[in-house]
Amino acid sequence: MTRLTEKDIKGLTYELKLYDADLYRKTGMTLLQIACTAAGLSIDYFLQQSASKKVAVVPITVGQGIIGSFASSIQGVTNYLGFETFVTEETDVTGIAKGVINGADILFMADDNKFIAVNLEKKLIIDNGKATGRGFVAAMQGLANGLKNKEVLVIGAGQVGSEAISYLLSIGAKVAFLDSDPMKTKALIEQYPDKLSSLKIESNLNQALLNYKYIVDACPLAAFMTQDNLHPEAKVAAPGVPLGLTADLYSTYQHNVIHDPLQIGVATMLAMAVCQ
Ligand code: 2YG
Repeated sequence: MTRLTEKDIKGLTYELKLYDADLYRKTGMTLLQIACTAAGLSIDYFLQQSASKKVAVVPITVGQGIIGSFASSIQGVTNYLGFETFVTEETDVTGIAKGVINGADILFMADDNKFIAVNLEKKLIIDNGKATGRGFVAAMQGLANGLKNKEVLVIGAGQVGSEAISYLLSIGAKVAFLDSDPMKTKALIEQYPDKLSSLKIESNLNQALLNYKYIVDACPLAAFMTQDNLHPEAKVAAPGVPLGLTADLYSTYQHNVIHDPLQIGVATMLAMAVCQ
């Protein structure tokens, strides 16, 4: 997962209403509906939890350190979804302690390797990569009017891609995937011995892009999808940064693209953290 910069998330909180309206136009689902669908949660239960559960976001200074607006963007999303949220003034261990002492039920925090939500009461750790994979597939179901028996190409079999594949298989989609690391490809095939009829390995990225209408871009390559190599009716789920589409393609094609640096992943982490 590529490291965010403040530039990627500046203004995110203030644009959430606009972002949600755009998401609804594209997918017929709100951010709340996408998160609850991905987490297998009823909206009623989620809303009931939002009335009683508190969220703390703890800035973490280890490694490359704090990303400007990162903690406040997470707070923006969890607040937007109805959960009282505070960002601890302190960082790291002191911040975690203060979050718990000030009554947080759920903690969000990230170092350079892991971005997690912790449900203290249920001893649950929700990973951003898994939540992002599920959340973007749930959104793509809306964009594609359902994915059952449809062929979906997943590019990248890392944390996000492998969870996207798992969720796609569970909703009855046919999955083709490719990854530059043959070990990841082998591991995935071995993970689903009973799903081999719904799993296909692609080896040539450009060829694959032309052949699939539904694409989940879960790889760290930038701007590899262009006007020339994309299926004419392609619908793309592109979590995080860098964006796999070229900037000019994205500007003309964004009505068929679900892309954000943080929102769907954080919303789904929250829903998975409060799980039923
Ligand atoms: O607390 C802070 O401000 C920093 N320690 C946060 C560092 C986060 C590093 N991780 C990333 O930038 C991405 N892996 C986050 C995931 C983006 C969602 N697609």
